[in-house]
Amino acid sequence: MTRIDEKLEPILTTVKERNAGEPEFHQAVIEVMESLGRVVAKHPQFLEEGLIERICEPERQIIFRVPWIDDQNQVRINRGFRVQFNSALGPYKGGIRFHPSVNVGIIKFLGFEQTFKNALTTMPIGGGKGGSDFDPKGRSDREIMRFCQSFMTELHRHIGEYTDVPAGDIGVGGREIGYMFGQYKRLTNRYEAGVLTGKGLSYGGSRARPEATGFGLVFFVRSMLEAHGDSIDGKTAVVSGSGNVACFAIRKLQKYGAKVVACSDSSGYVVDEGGLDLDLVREIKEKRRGRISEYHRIKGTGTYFIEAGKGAIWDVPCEIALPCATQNELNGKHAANLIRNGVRVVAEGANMPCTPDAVEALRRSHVLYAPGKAANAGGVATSALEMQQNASRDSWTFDQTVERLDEIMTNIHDVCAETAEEYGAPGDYVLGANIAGFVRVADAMRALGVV
Ligand code: NDP
Ligand code: 2IT
Repeated sequence: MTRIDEKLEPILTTVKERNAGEPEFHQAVIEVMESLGRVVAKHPQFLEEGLIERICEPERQIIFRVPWIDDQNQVRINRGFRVQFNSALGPYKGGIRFHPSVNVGIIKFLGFEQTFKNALTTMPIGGGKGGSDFDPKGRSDREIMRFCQSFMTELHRHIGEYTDVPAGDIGVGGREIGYMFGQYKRLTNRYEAGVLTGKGLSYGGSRARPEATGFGLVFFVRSMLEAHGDSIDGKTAVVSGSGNVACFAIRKLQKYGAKVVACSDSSGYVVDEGGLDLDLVREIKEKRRGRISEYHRIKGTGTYFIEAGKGAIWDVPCEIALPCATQNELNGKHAANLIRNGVRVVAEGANMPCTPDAVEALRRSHVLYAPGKAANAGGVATSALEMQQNASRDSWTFDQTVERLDEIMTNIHDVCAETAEEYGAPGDYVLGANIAGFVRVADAMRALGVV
């Protein structure tokens, strides 16, 4: 295991004590701390000035009640969260997640990661994250609307284009952003387009924002392979999840000549040996809001479905594996399977999908491994492009936007690779991403004084 520098141990102990019972947050902090030993060895002032301790403490945490009425006229109560983690580089920026597993520790880990990810994009955005333990599964469109309106009725007083700019994440897509933007507009009587990103095209959204995270992830994979004299063309790939990030990663992989043979949802995974039919996946998940097992029922021969708990998608042999569902979905055993089956690249579309022992195994092997804060930054980077278009009351073409995204992802790849090299660990994208992201945020924090 990578060790935490002994000078950083007391900070980690405080983080654990102060945030008891929040294992995902501890995990995210430990992962960054493991990289910072090399930074404090070179630049002890980061430690002396208290910047590392300060960066681990969110600037503000908001927890609120979200009451709403379901279609049976029953009153329901959920809990809403917004963690405004760090605003040294710009307004807090990060998605909103609706999933029953959401709690303050999960939102905090996501906000912490977001701070470094946003710094890597070089765009002027700080880090934040929000969400609710609301479960959208099986809810009618009207229930979703009432929930989003109630959620925004409280959230609106904490956000704004210069304060905090939420977007989507798990369970929050274009439909939910539309309902939340409508309620924000009504409550504030302002058409403040830059307050939310991931908006629809008809009311201030950016072209290519839906595609951005998945496309950006594959641009990052392309850069990693190119840097090692290889390419995506002809490779077999497996992508977990079948939501926003997964679907557009699949599309771009296919465009680059990969064969994507499996994807999943929380009910299990489906394999299509001939290569997945993405239109069918999207029809099932986006239009019918159904289960991925339907793919096998519809397509039949050459496909199969394995229920969750009876196996993992990482059992399927592949050269490119992209976890694009949720945190800790790929563990040490899965990593060992992938390595045994000859995987060449593992890049995180989801936030923290690999457990620490999986990361350790991948980094020890010859696998090219990219952490989420670098590889999935294309979504938030394009959100920043959306803010830019809103501020200038402009709207760019699809190609123009994707071109900018490609440049940003290529740059993130190069900065991570160069930083890893500079700090004596060539090829270690984890170290490169953590150090490059940290130094950007910490430098700005220092300039702003003790605030
Ligand atoms: P979606 O809601 O569109 O899709 C999520 C997918 O992951 C679904 O297939 C879902 O299955 C599956 N999933 C969710 N939770 C679990 C779970 N606990 N166990 C197993 N499967 C699960 O979300 P996104 O595609 O937007 O997000 C996916 C990941 O990417 C998340 O980690 C998110 O934080 C990250 N991300 C998203 C960005 C974005 O722009 N949207 C940007 C950067 C990162 P089911 O349908 O059964 O629920
Ligand atoms: O995890 C993420 O980077 C996102 N969910 C996107 C955040 C954003 O503000 O676009």
